Amino acid sequence: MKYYITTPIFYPNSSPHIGTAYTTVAADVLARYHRLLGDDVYFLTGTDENAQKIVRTAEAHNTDPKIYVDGVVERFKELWRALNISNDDFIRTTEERHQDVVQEIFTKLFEQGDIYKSEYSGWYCTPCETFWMENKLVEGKCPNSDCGRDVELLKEESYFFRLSKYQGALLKFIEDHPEFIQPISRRNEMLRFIEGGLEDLCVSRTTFQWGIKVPFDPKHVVYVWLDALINYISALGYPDGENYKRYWPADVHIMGKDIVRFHAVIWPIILLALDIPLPKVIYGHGWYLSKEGGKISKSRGNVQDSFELIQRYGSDAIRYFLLREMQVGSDGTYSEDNVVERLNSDLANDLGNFVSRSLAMVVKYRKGIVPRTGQEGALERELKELSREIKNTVEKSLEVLDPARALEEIWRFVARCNKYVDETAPWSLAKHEDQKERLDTVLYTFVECIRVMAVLTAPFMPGLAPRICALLGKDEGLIRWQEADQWGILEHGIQVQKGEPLFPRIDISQFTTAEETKTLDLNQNQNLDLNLSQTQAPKETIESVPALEFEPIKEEISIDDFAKLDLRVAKILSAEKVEKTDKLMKLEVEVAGEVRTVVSGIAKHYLPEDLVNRYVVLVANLKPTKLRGITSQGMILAASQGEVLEVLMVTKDLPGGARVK
Ligand code: ME8
Repeated sequence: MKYYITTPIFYPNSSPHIGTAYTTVAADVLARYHRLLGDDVYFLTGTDENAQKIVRTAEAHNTDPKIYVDGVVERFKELWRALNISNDDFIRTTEERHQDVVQEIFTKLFEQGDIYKSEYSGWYCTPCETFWMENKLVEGKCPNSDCGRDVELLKEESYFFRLSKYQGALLKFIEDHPEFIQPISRRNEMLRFIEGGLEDLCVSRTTFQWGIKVPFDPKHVVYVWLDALINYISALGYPDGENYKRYWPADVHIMGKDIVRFHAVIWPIILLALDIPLPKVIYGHGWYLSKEGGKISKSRGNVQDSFELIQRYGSDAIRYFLLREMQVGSDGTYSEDNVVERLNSDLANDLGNFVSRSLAMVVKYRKGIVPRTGQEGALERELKELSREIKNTVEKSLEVLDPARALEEIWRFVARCNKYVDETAPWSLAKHEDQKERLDTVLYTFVECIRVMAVLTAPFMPGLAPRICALLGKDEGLIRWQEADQWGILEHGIQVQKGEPLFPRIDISQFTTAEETKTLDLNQNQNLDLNLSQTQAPKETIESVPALEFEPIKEEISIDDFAKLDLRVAKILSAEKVEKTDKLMKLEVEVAGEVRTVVSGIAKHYLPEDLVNRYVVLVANLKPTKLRGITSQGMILAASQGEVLEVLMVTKDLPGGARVK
């Protein structure tokens, strides 16, 4: 069976955050699950780059929109890598393969009379990229519940798309396909909205030039939503690409509730007009809200650096939290305290503890060699029965796109396994020679329970399964979905090891504030490269990244050699990308009363506005050097491993010029 799943394509006007990440993680779970089922999966994500707000943001940064989005798109790709997202493609709407299809479709719709020229007179909300008629505004502002910002009056020649013509056909389709818009609350909302009457949609702009040109009237650029929705087929090579023939229609378009309206109205009407089959399911999940209640969003300023969170708690723990806390049809609440709570209770106490406790017993009582099972008793039969029931409910929950419920079920199994340890009390069995066979059965059941947990959690926490397999002396070939309720899969005689805790408990007090964790105290931590990981991140973070290759540690130096380095705190006054390079950022920094220029290779990892007014560590007595014609007077310190890079920042009250030693 083929399975095509998509996320929205995100606006790269600012770096992705934990709210944005939810949708992509949820889609990833479904993609991974379907791959485990043996389906032929295609998983698409990408970026929506032709928006007016991109032009505005780039202008505010004194840079060209393309240069600006190139930088932010890298941040998206980096985050998806850090979160172990298994997308098959990443589409950017500035790519030719997309633009060609949009132009072809626009022309076709125009030629068949579904697009016509007229004049738009009304309001526009740039942050939401939405047209509004006067009577829809709330106190003159954008009526979107999470927006409420100023709108602008537009009066311009525009092309219009005849949504009204397709209202009846769309309503009929939704009525005939009860599964089309999910969950049911969103379906009802959409039905009410469409029944209220659809107006033709303005689908071109003339007041800026960034975007895809209307091919037969190039002073117009295509309205960003018409352009963006088409990504779902342009990425497949519509109209005659192999992937299009193989994967369309989409099995699921997953998104936040804010944009269901565009997907449930404009998108199906484009497809109806083109006589293309409609997607099977449009699923709108809730939002992650901050503890204070507002939606997590960059514009509200309540976002936390996702890279920092992943570094601290590990990708699997962040994925687990996001998936577990968002219930179908409702919003979820995000706070770092809640992440730690989930990590400590569900991951460290429940799952992690079961695995280490039971493997420790195999090591202690059988030198790590898994014994042959003896006669099974009522407790083992109960566990088997439960695994069948749970595999079944997990499958049903994922069919209805409810990963939170699936995880709840899996944790019911984990809880039952922990109870099994207490009920069987292997430590007592070990004291009696005549209980040897019973102890063998219990220990064998332990390792089978661990295997079942690895299989069931594999779509949710892709870093975990390989780590568990390694403890069992196996590779990932052990992860076979069909065997999540089969027993007797592991052969006796295999050697297991206890290993390190899978999820060490976290003491939240060590992260008093998000900022403080970045504080660098070189007095205590000599190894700059691993500073953050070694002192603050749980060990799991380091181990969960498979086969890290570290640079070898350099030859010893004396304290006198070290003392030659003059490291200082420096305040970043301004930051801008060096033109025509991907990597270089030019910084003006204040250090000990002077202003210096420093060129640093961090532009792929930071936006200029993320750096200004931050305090960094400068090698202040490095001989100046010229980079791209700019004299760089020093070097700022950053930790990096593979694709991830973090500039070391100082957050306590230390002025530019303070010594770092
Ligand atoms: O709307 N909680 O892009 P966008 C949960 N480019 N999900 C959240 C979230 C939160 N706090 N904040 C964002 C666009 N999201 C268009 C889409 S598709 C053809 C074009 C997620 O960058 C959620 O999926 O504003 C939401 O729908 C999406 O990010 C909006 O991303």
